[in-house]
Amino acid sequence: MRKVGFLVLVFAVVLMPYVQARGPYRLQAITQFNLVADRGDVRTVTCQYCHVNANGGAPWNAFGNEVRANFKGNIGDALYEALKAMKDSDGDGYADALEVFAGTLPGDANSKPLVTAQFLMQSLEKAGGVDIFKPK
Ligand SMILES: [Ca+2]
Repeated sequence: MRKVGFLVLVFAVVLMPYVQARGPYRLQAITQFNLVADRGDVRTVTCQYCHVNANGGAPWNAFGNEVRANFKGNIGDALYEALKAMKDSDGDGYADALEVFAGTLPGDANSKPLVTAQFLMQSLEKAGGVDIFKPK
């Protein structure tokens, strides 16, 4: 029983800060991508925006891997650089920046905009282009 208690303590001390440290990343994405903010205890954007698992950590989805590839110490810059690359991480026919603009998931091919990529691109350009997703 003492061993279990010790393991729980190790988890709480060593792993929880790791899990919670990524909470700010989720909040940064919400702010920077103009996503819907949490409502009380309801998370409108889950860790699965970038991660495979609901609680975050490894592995990441296709968009999360793109963000990671652009990470040089600052999550805001990494999110922006990932969108600026204009890649279609999940291969659903829509560049990540267009999916963020449309409010769909750039790392999930089952989530994609209902309008054409061309229409979204024109709308994004009118709104100020990918620079509207610069770190705030
Ligand atoms: Ca998608």
